Amino acid sequence: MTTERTFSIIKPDAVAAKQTGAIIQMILDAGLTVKAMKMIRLTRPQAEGFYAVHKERPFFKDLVEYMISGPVVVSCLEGDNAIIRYRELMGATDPAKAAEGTIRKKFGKSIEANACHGSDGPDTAKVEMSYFFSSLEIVGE
Ligand code: RTP
Ligand code: MG
Repeated sequence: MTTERTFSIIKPDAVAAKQTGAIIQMILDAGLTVKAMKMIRLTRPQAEGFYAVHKERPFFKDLVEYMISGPVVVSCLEGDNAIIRYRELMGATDPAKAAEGTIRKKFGKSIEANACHGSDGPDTAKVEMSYFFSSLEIVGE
């Protein structure tokens, strides 16, 4: 087993719907540890930069509008195989296709407003954590 870290966003729809606490509880109940957490409102350049990988996709403009529509809660999570375990806990991108017991099944409103983000691999996890947190803000660094 490998202890690793991943980056999470509780997205604007979930924060607005007062689901932040329930989602954090699901993360903790899954055995992941929170190493850093803060609420922020993304600027347009921050959201465009964060999702730059999708900039040619048809949904990019909408995605950026959605991500800046309200505050989000960003965090660094740690645990054995945290990246894949958090992706499993989130469920499929489209909440309608997400498995029972996942965050997106429970709280996702649409394929866009799908409650949470999680890094998809070790390289993106590193980049995404450093996009929002300095090492001084991460517990135990
Ligand atoms: P994320 O990056 O947010 O963790 O989500 P993901 O890997 O499951 O999905 P990805 O393909 O990376 O898409 C990023 C986010 O863009 C929005 N999206 N909208 N309208 C659409 O067809 C569409 N497809 C994706 C979602 O908010 C998705 O999480
Ligand atoms: Mg993704």
